[in-house]
Amino acid sequence: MNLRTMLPHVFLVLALTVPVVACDETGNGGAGAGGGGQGGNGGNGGNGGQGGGGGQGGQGGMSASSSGSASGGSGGMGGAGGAAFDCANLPLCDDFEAQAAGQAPDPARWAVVMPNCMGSGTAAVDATQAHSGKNSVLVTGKGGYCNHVFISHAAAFAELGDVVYGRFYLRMSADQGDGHTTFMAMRDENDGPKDLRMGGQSKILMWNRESDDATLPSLSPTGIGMSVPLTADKWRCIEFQVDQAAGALRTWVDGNEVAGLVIDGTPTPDVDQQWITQKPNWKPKVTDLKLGWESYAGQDMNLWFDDVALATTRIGCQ
Ligand SMILES: [Ca+2]
Repeated sequence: MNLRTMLPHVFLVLALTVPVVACDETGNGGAGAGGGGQGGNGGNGGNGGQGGGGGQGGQGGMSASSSGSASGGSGGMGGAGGAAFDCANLPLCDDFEAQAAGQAPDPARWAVVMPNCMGSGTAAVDATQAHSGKNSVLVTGKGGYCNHVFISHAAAFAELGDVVYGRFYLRMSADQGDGHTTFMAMRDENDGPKDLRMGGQSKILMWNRESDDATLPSLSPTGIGMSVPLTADKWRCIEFQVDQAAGALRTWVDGNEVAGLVIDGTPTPDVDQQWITQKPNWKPKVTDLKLGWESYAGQDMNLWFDDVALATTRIGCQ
């Protein structure tokens, strides 16, 4: 057995023998086993060593044992790292349990903002829906640009490096519509500054660059088919990676990477070709995270956000 074929077995053993210690924001350690489900991408296991990563690594090791692939073997490395998911020590991690329903979210972390103009949108802690605990943040979003509202956080970005990982849970009162909407925006100091935005159009999850309205994916039938729809009344785990030095993006929904929501530097028709060709030197420098609702074509939406985190490594869906 040479090194390449032996490594996955070693890592499989590690993954199976190292206790998987993971917890969610509520301190429920029993949730850790669920983290293993994230491991489809074994390559992320190494990063995950600091948080819930043991489970991810284990998946990578198993993949390697069946396929013998080098990528699976590297995933196994995460198994050796399995440490607890440590919400308190992340640059940002908020479950919105500290405030009462009707209050603004923690003012030490969040500002409620309506950039440029102000309308009828509102944002406050809410106890009618929660992913964790009792509370989330409810954004009562209205159609029309100036009815936008966001909760905005900036401090964590001083602790983050070139590679920024984000994770939040989102529940919406209706399916995504055809019109263009935004529910997450990050100020890009290197692009205007204008916002790097995540939302929807053509009934799918989509990224959008405010400065030139480039979309990811391209809104061709093939591109639309490579993203996913966010539908009503269901908590979804949204994760993203912004690699600022590389000018790259990745996106996961409920732990699964979305093929149409990847910018990797190589223009791919229907995916990131428009994004890259319109601005070949795009290298974002994001300095805030805004969660809320901005609806350019008129769709109203109630959105609940919970368990929002920013980190230097992948956070996962604990
Ligand atoms: Ca909560």
